[in-house]
Amino acid sequence: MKKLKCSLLFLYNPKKISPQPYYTESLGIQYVGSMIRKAGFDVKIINLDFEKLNLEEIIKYILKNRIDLVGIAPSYINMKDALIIIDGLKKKKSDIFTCLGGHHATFCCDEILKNEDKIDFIIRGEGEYTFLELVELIESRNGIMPPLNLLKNINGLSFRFYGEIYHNHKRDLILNLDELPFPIRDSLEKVIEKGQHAMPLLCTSRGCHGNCSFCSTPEFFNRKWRARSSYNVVNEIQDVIEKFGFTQFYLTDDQFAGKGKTGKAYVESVIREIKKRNLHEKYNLYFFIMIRADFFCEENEDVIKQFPDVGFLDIFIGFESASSMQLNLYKKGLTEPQYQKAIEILRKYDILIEGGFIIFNPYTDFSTLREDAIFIKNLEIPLFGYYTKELMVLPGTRLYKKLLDEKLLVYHNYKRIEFKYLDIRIEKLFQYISKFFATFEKFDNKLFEVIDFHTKLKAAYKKILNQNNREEISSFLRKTEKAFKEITSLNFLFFIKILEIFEMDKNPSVDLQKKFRNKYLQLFQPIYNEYQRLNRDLEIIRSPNYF
Ligand code: B12
Ligand code: SF4
Repeated sequence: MKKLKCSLLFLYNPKKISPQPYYTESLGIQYVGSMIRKAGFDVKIINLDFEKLNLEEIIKYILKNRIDLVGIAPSYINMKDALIIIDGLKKKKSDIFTCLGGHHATFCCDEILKNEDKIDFIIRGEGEYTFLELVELIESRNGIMPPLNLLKNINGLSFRFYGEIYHNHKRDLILNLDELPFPIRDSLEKVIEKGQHAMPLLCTSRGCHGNCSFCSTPEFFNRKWRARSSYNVVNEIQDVIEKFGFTQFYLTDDQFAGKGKTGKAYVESVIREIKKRNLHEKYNLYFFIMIRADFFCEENEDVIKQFPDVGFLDIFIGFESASSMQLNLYKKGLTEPQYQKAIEILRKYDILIEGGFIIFNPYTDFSTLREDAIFIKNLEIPLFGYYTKELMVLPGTRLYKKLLDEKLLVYHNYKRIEFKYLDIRIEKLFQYISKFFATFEKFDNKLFEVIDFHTKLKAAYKKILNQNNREEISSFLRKTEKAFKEITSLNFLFFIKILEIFEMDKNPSVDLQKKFRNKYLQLFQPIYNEYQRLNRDLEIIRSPNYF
């Protein structure tokens, strides 16, 4: 074992970040950690989604464990927490090395290093080799700051050296992802404790050929999409199933399907490999996967129809908006008719569609919101959260630069980014909707549990046809489908009503929310109760090897 002890930290989410109650690992630090553990370093992973430690306690924990180097991947929503930890550590142990990595640190590296003198290193881009070279170098210097000429040799590294800031050359992307060791799974046991919606993360490819103006992926990976071999991917799937008993996976790929024929061939090869090993028959596999809408076209239907066989049942599509004006702003490179085609094909095979939306941005007007509301209604996923999605302006994106140039950013630093709306009525509407949603989100989360259960039950239904509770299950499926439709239209009507009120520059009455809530609960409560009962009773569904 080498002497240098490293701790890699994933900061918890200070506010609720997504409507779905997913609990996950943190694959970035697990990949980087795996690389250095394989090289003989002592690594501790701390994932604050699972550890019940406050900032003070983390500092104590790191000091108690005599950690020499601490690595964190903050986003701007928890940058302040990262700085508190780093400050606290440096005060008590001035020779501890501090290092940041990940998208946010990559794009703000110069600004962060200039303003935060307690941060020693920032790893830009993919971290595995850069971080390994850095820790090897520090180890070779017996834990003291290496000389400048050696630090300058590490591509992808930015650092401070006696007050001066240096940015080394960019590191080339890792071409062969199969050469990376599998990520370490230290927190997976804790994911299990979180229950039904907990999933291990799995990264099968990196990058995306898309060029969306709000997304940091194109710049981070130069629009290059690279995939592991399906053999290597399915080895990891099998490994996680056999070691931990998980059969559900959350794919972190920005674009699992790649582009055109190459993408199709890749998806096909993963399906083939799963089938070859008979994993789909042995286990009840379930995957959450992000794919661009254009993959779901007639040309690819021969592959898509195999999705349910291997558990590709939960597909996230970043629609963002249905308005051509918004799609043009987002440079999505896709159109509403393509979305409709994708929805039609996915519905045909009973695959759950999770929509990604960004309906509020500085240029949003009432007509774009109406177009989006109609699209969301027709999607028939009854989550109210879809009406509350606002643009998150990320450094390193073209939209960030555009808003900066047009003086629409009120705050724009590595700790806080905020934009203003061109139409103040839209801003008021957004504030109203998000304030309301903060009190209502718990229902959306619970409803998502029902939607998730419904998808799985529908897939499982074919396999349990002979069971006694067949009638009970089909009645539940019918009832929930009806309720989903009714809730979808209730959400739509409520949103449109509010929209009309703000358009006239008026304020909604308190009564409006009350009425909506009452009607909502009348529809929601019976299916939620029934879901809870069935979930308890149906042993087959609850078994870890089931879903
Ligand atoms: C899964 C996911 C989530 C999950 C789980 C997060 C988790 N537990 O890790 C949830 C839903 C909770 C989530 C939340 C958020 N997410 Co998110 N998420 C992702 C997603 C899809 C996958 C992350 C992943 O595992 N990637 C695979 C690994 C291997 O890649 P990686 O993380 O980039 O790690 C590599 C390098 O970045 C670097 N590295 C990463 N960490 C570290 C740490 C150190 C010390 C070092 C040296 C190197 C290093 O080395 C790694 C290996 O090469 C990415 C998109 C993507 N495909 O990466 C977005 C992404 C990371 N998320 C993003 C955002 C914006 C958020 C939120 C702020 C959203 C919100 N509305 O609040 C929050 C922030 C949460 C937080 N606490 O930081 C952005 C970040 C952009 C930016 N500029 O910061 C991304 C890139 C999506 C995008 N393209 O816009 N997210
Ligand atoms: S398709 Fe998704 S991952 Fe690709 S650039 Fe657009 S938003 Fe980013």
